[in-house]
Order: sequence, then C-alpha cells, then structure tokens
Amino acid sequence: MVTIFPEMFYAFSNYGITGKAIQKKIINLNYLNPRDFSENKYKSIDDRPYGGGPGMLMSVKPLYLSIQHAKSLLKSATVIYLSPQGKKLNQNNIFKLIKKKEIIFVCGRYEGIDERIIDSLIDEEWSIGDYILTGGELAAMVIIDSIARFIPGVVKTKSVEEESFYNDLLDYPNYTRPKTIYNMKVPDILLSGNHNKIRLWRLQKSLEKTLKKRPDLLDGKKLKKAEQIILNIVKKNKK
Ligand code: 4GY
Repeated sequence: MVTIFPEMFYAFSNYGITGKAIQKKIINLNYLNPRDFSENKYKSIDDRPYGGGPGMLMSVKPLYLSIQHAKSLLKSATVIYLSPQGKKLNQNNIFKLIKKKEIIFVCGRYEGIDERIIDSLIDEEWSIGDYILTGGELAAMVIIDSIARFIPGVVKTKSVEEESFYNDLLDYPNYTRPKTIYNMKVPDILLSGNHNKIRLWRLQKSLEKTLKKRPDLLDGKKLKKAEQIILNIVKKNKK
C-alpha cells in the first residue's frame, strides 16, 4: 500500500475475516508512506496544480519515490491506481486480481496525482464505482476485502458450477432459526430435507429476485445456463 494514511487500515487488518487472513499472513499488507520520502523540512506531500484551479495535488517526488521503492521490493508486482477514471470493477475482474501474487495499490489523495506518474508507473487503473471518495484507501480495502472471501477455507462457497453462475445473480432469500418469529414463518421447503427441491427453489428465487430488482444482470445466455442447471438438477432427482 502506498498511502499517506496507513492507520486507516487498522480496523480492517484486525477484525473479521480480513483480520484473520492478515494475522495468519495469508494476505500480507505492507505500507510505504510518501511522507517518509518528502525531502523538505515540513515533510509536505501536496503541491499546487499548474494552470491554477482549486485544491492541491499530491507532490510528484515523494509519491514517485515511494512507488519506485515498492517496485524494487516487489519485482513482479502489478501497480494499481484507484480512481473514478479507472475501469469499473466487478466480480469477474476481482477473480483475475486474485491470481496476482503481488499488488502495489497507489492511494491518491487531494484532487489527485500528477498525470506523469500514471503514464510512467501505473500498470492498471481501476474504479470501485461512479462516485468520488476522499482518497483511494477505502477503495483498496474494498478490493482486498472482496479478495479475502475467496481464500480457501475462509468463507464456505457453493459448488463450482453454481458458484460461477450465482455470481451474476442476486442471492436467494436466507432464513435461520427459529422456524417462526414475530408471526413470520420459514418457507416449508427449506425444512423438507429434500436437497434437490431446495436447490431448485433457491435457483428459482434467485432468478425471480434478479428479474425484479436487477434485470440488467440477466440476458439470453444467462437464462439458457439457468435452464441447463435446472435440467441437471431434475435429472439427478430422477436417478
Ligand atoms: N471511485 N474508485 C475511487 C475514488 C478517490 C482523489 C484520486 C473510486 O476507486 N477509487 O473515488 N478515489 C480519489 C480521490 C484522488 C482518487
């Protein structure tokens, strides 16, 4: 992480699944702070934009030196800059990022960074969505968080076929104990013990929900695949 606010990662690194993954060193986070590379006596890390205009930019030299230092430590790392100008992330891109062994996240602050740093040191620019944060740190945590879910044994996942399919569908409705609470019941089928029927029901609910709430996620190809999965379950049911 190249960040002027490494302390922002404290809670993330100490709680929940991300905390466990980092403490067990399944994920290793290391920090370089541009402030430590600032050469003036005030240790300043911001500077005025050429051409005028409001706000400040990150100073070139401290940021450049910290990224270079990170690159010298992690020779095969991909350098990622997080900004609203990057390619919008989705679960498919996350799967590709998981395959990388080393990533250098450059967390911007203020109004942004000098374009020459993007041109010369950044390999990939990603966005977590069309809104503007005050810095890249939260975006970096969002990405690492979504990666942590896929560490084997950390979060239980569905079967491979259904997992990849469910990834672009909304989740089916979930229920836990008790069977009745505040006058509301758990659907009978979930108590039936018939696993194939339950799988079909869940798939149906996922499709219904997606159609109602996020129809943009469904297309002809997706529906064909759903049909295939349903037929497979029905076939298994007959055996
Ligand atoms: N959206 N996706 C995002 C962001 C903060 C000013 C440049 C985003 O990834 N990062 O909003 N980042 C800005 C803050 C400098 C980065």
